[in-house]
Amino acid sequence: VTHDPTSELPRSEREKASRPRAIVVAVQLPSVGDAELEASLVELERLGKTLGLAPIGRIVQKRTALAAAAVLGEGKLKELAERTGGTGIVPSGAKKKKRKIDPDDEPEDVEAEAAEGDAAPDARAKVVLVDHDLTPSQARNLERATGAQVLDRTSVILSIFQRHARTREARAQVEIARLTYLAPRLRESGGGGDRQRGGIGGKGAGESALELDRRRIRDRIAELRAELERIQRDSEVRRARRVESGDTVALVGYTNAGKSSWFRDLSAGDVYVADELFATLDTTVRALAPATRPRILVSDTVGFIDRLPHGLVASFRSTLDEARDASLLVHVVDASDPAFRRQLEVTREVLAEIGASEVPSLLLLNKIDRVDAAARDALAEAYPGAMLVSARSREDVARVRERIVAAFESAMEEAVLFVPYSDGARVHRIHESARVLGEEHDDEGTRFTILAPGPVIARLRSS
Ligand SMILES: Nc1nc2c(ncn2[C@@H]2O[C@H](COP(=O)(O)OP(=O)(O)OP(=O)(O)O)[C@@H](O)[C@H]2O)c(=O)[nH]1
Ligand SMILES: [Mg+2]
Repeated sequence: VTHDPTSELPRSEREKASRPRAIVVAVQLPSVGDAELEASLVELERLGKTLGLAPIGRIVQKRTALAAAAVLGEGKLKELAERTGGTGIVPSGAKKKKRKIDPDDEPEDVEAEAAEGDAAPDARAKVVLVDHDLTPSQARNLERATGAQVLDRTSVILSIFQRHARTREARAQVEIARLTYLAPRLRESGGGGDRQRGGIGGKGAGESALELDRRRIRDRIAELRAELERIQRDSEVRRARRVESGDTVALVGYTNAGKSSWFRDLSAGDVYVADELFATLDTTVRALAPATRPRILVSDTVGFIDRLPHGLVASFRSTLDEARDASLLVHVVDASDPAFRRQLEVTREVLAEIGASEVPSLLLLNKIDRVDAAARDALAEAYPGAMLVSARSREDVARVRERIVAAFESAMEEAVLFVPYSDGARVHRIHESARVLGEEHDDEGTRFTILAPGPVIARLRSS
C-alpha cells in the first residue's frame, strides 16, 4: 500500500517538549567520504528540525549499496528497531490486506508487535529519516520493521516546501511537485501489486482503483498547471516590465545562507527571516533602499539544496526566471557553515542548469561574524572577488549596497534627450527611471542629459 509520506507531518507550532523524536539513517557508500557524510546528516537533521522533529540519534552502516529490502542489513535494522520499538524484522510471508490506494491516506497501521528494546516507550523515536531516496517497498518494509513513520530525503524536503508555501503560486508549485513525486511510486507499487499486495486476488478491483488514482493525479496536475499559468501570466507581465529596464538584483544561494536577511537589509522592509530551511518559497521584489535613481529592484528567491529533487527545481519556475533575467546575482553563502564549499558548488551547478551562469554575480561570504580571524584571512585569500560580510553589520550593508549601485552605474550610459514642453508624461518618466545630470530649457522644450541603462534609454526615446 502506498501512502504519501508528505501529507501527515507534525506541525512545528507544537511545543518543543512534544516534538516527535527522530532517528537518522544512512548507508555510507564507498564513494562517500566521512566529511561528506557528516555534512549530509547534519543537513538532514536540520531539515527534520525544520519539520518540528527532534533528532535523537543516527544509525549509519557502511555498505556497497542500499540493502534492497530495507536499506540496512539485518543487524543494523534490529539496532534501529530497538530505538523505535519495532520488531526489526521485515515480514516476508505475511501479506497485507488489499486496499485502495489513496494519496491522501493515513499510513497503514503497522502490525509489528513492539519489541522489548532498550528504549523506554516514551524515549522511542516515532520517525525514521532516511538520507536516501527510497523505493516504495523499502519505505514499507522499514515501516513494518520499525513501527515508525519513515521519511526519505525528498519527502522531507517536499513536506517543508508544503508547509512554507504561502502564496497561491507557491502552493500550486509544491502540489505539482508532490504529485509528481507520488505518481511513479503509485505505478511501481501497482506494477508489483501481485507480489506485494498478496497472492489472494492479484489484479481485479485493486488494479482498477490504481488506474483511477493515477488518472486522478494526472487530472489534478493538469488542473494545477492551468492555474499556475493563469497566475504566472500576471507576474510574467510584471517581470517583463522590470527586465526591460535591466535593473533587477536577484539574491540567490543555498537554503539558510541569509538571502532574506540581506533582502530585508537592502530593501529596508519587513521580511520573513528564520533559522529554518526553505523559509522562503515565494519570490518577492522590492526596491533597493535608500532609493536610487533609476531605481534598482532586489528579489529574494527560494534556496537551493544538495540533491534537490529535479521536479521540484523545475516547479519553482518563477524563482529560476528571476535569477536568469536579473542583471546581477548576489550569491549569498553561509561562510560559517563547515559545508559551505559544497553549498557554493551546488548553487553554481543549479544556476548553470537553469541558464543563469552568464549573469554577472557578486559573491557574499555571509555570517562572517561567526568566523574567526584566521579563517577570515583564508577566505579572503581563497575568494579574492568576494565580500566578507555579516547581515548584522550596518557598515557591511552599506558596503554591499554601494557595490550593487556601482555595478549598475558601470552599466549605465549617458544620453541626451529632447522633450517638448507638451510632453509632461515623458518628463515624469525620465525623472522616474533615469538620473538627470542636466537640463537646458529653450523655447520648445527641455534638453535632458541623463544616465540610465541602455534599454531604459531606448524606451525613453521611443515613448
Ligand atoms: N550570525 C549571523 N546570522 C545570520 C546572518 N545572516 C543571516 N543570519 C541568520 O541565518 C538564518 C537564516 O537566514 P535567512 O535570511 O532566513 O536565510 P535564507 O537564505 O533566506 O534561507 P531560506 O529562505 O530558508 O532559504 C537566520 O536565523 C538569520 O538570522 C549573519 O550575517 N550573521
Ligand atoms: Mg529566505
